[in-house]
Amino acid sequence: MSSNDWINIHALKTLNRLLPRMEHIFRNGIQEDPESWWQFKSRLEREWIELFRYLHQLYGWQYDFYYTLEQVLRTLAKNWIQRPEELKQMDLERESNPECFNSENMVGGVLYVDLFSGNLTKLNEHISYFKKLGLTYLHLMPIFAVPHGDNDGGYAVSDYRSVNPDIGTMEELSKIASLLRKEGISLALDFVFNHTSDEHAWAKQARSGDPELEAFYHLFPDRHVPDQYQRHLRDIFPTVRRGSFTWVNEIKKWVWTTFHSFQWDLNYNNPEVFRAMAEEMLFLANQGVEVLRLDAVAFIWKRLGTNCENLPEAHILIRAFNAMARIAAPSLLFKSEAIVHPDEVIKYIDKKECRLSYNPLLMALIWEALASRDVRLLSYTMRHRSRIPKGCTWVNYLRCHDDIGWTFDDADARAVGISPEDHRRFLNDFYTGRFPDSFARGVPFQFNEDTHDMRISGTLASLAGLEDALEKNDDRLIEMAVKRINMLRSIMLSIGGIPLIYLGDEWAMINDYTYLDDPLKINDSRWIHRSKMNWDKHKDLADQDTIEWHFFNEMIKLIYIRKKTPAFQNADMDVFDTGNDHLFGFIRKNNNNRRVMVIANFSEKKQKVKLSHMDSCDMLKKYQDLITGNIISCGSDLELEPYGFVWLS
Ligand code: OTU
Repeated sequence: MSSNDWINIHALKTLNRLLPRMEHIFRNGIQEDPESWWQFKSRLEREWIELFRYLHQLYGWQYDFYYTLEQVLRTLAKNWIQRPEELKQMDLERESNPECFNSENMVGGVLYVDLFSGNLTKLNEHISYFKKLGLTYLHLMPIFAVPHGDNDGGYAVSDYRSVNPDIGTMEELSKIASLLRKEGISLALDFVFNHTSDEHAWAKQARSGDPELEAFYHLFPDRHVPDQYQRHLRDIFPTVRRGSFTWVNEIKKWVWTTFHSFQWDLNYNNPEVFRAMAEEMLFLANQGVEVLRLDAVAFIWKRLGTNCENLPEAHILIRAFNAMARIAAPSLLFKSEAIVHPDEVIKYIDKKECRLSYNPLLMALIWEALASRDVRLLSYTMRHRSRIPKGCTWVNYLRCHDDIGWTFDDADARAVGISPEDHRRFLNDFYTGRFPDSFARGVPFQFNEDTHDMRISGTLASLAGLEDALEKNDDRLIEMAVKRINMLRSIMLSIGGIPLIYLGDEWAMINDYTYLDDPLKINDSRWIHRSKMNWDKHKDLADQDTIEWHFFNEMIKLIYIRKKTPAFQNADMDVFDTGNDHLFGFIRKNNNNRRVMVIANFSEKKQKVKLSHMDSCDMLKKYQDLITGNIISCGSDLELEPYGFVWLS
């Protein structure tokens, strides 16, 4: 008998032994609802063997594995029973239409509640604004209870079940989730599951010396083991602290802290951590959260002698969480946040793992091509790195709450004649404005003196030259910056996947330097692109002479055209050679052979593309530009304005 069969037999034997106890929970417990039990039982029987295999791979060697399975099942039953009826209805709908997120109708937005509307209840007042923007997906930056003082912008979570009182309450969260859902907007939240804050109840109990809870974290009595790990680890926040461990004096122990010293990494070698975090995950799902952004996925599994990033067990863990969701919260979707090498990013994208994923490579390469005015690396890379499994979707963004890291592959750079190290130095000089004639106003983030690695902070408008142009009060420069940003947006909205708008960028928010006056923020330059929403500017959105109005309406127009163009629906994306290194071109073709050809000019000069050159793409002889409505015939060469773009149908 193969080990495969052996596992399957034991999985089923275990389930048959444990199911009666689950029925007991249903029968004597909260509800006499046979339909609910039947749904739970059929999903459990559908997913159980896979879940068993994942947990067996991770924890099967531990003596209490059977106990772990029983506790996991109790977690599933309890949270399914607590799941609101309207969400169970949504579960049935989503299971029959699993690819609803893979549609050109999807447009995402992301915001900080406190910076955007002050708190959760006031967020309700802006649902009409989200509708006007055409949003169908809204990601709220972490709103959970956090330590006072520095909390890494909400990513040091003290309680996944309570909202930061400055922002609101969990009841208000589930209320707004329901209001958004009624408007066709899916709520997304962060699942910060790599670490908790050092003030989380678990960390407090670990501090008090409770051995059960000490086992929730990676604690060491001395530097012997940490030093062995450290040899292979990279510093994520080198300017915060060198190394990945922090001394906790009150317990005389070293604790693993990949990020800030107040963010303690959870120890997933301990099955109790997996079950406890699955409880938190299902609790959030039962508040109406439809998408969980898996924060810092790459770091969740550690193994001596490795860089403790992207390990196979990390993927098994996510798949186990995903299987739990498919049983007890079937509508819940995972979005992977892996800001790592492209070869690794792609491994998190799978229907059984993360159906959605940030596309940090496209984001970095768009900025690279804008600085170099050269699309060769962007084209070469997108040609062979954009395909993902069917049913999965990229989340494409120009900017987010974090920094820009130059995560392109070195071999790809060399393939187009670019030296990776020199090119990263150029990009960092360019985007911090040090490079002569640079239009960019970015600032360094986490400069590492040893490796010279650096990331870039700054808003879309400031990095694309608008801040510089406004300061110089130069109309031509302002026009150029506006063109640059609209061209970047045109790619984000047409290349395929869910475009994610970092709210504020839709009306050209520029850098906010007030973080330099705040002792809690001054050392984290990402706050430069996390500013309070300037609602006065929003009033200008009615005044057609303002830049904000122009920006806002250009974005609305592109989103509208995207949504009403069938050729973008479930369409492939193939990069093609425009014959001009300043012009990025790709074709979207759906399964009814409807096509749109997108061409974007990454330079400030007019550029020609020989449409006869396109014959190889067997495009039509006549085109209509969906943006302007102009008709273009194949015979003539197409000339693009500086930073111009066309969507040719
Ligand atoms: C994520 O960041 C969050 O997006 C950051 O805001 C948090 O500071 C961090 O985790 C800790 O929760 O997980 O894949 O380079 O881009 O730390 C790496 C800084 C992360 C962030 C990086 C990222």
